[in-house]
Amino acid sequence: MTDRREEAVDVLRQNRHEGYTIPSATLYPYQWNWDSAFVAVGLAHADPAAAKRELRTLLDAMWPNGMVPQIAFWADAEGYFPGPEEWDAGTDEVQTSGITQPPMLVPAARHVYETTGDDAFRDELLPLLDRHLSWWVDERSFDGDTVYVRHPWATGMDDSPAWVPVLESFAPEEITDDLDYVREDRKSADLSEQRPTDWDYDRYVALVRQGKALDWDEARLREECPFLVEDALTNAIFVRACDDLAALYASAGDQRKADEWRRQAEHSRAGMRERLWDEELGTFVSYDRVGDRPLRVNSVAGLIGVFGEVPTNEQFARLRENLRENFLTYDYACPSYVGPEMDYDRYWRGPVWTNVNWLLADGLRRYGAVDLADRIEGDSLELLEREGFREYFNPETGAGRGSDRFSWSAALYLDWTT
Ligand code: 9WN
Repeated sequence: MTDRREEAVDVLRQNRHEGYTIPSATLYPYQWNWDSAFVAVGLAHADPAAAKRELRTLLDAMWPNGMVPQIAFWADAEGYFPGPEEWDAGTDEVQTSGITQPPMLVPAARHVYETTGDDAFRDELLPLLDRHLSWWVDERSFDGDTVYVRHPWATGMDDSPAWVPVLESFAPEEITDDLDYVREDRKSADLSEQRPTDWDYDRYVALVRQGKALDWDEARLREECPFLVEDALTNAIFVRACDDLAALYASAGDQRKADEWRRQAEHSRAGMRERLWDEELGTFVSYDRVGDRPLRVNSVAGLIGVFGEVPTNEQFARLRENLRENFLTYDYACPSYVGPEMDYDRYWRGPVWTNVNWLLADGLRRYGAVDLADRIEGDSLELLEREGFREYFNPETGAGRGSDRFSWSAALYLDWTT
């Protein structure tokens, strides 16, 4: 094993708690939803038993209605805001946040199943994954095709410039009378230039306090929450998740269920092509259901449509042009956003993220764009080898940013180098 691979295994071992892996010991001391999915992808090779356990623990945090929370607070920890009391949500089993994250756990479950060939694991997970994806369709879709989220944190790309017009459309005081809070994320190191601004945080916190005041009641939030967004990234992963669930059912011999989820994938794909495609930008964009408008920015979120095989061939030709002309002109692929608000060092406003690169490279291979996928993977490996398992990277200098010894960076390095 190379030194970097050994180090990756060590990062994951150190970040592992009882049955799950925290994203980072300095910034994120609990279990996070899509982080655990990426961790399971990497662990599938290095420690298959831990990979299966990671996903089981995440599914143990599922709400009775089928929502899988963004955060599960399995054990007390210091240093994260907002913690369990702030959210005041969860189940008899565990306190959680009141929002979800992209359903990456389904593609991860398929990956773990196909790596291990463990039929019992597949059969155990199938009904749980089905319940979760059904929740998206039943509770989080206005039209039965595309799905929506109700907090920027639920998209995984918290301070994407795409959310600015929605966050500008309300004053935090309109939805909560308590805006007192202290950020924890800038205490451990000086990350003020690399984390979301206070303006963003005021709105994140106000949305949490509104949700808590409404007891996380979906029906009431659908009426009152000012942030109801059909996110391009969540929808791409959702479409892929439907396909992957169908494949898992097919391998278990349940053709009826396999057909049902394939039809859902097709239906959601068609909805994305029709409503979220932006020909001028050459990408998918998110849609603000409250303001009834597309959120037209050139974020990598839209390019990840390829992960769900969403673009038609014509749309793909345009998307590839956009990728080449606007994203691959930086020294390191692939910046998370390009446009007037681009900031090379700040979080989801420009830096390169390894999970994004993993999703994009996987999707590009599905379209036969091997050269582009190789470029993105090659840059990712160069960054991880040179800078270590950082959370994100400056697309021009390649300098590591955010936390160090970050779990999904280590996990995806293991997957790429297997
Ligand atoms: C809020 C854990 C998470 C990732 C997100 C990333 C960041 C949290 C935060 O860290 O968000 O969920 O407090 O900044 O944006 O994608 O899942 O790694």
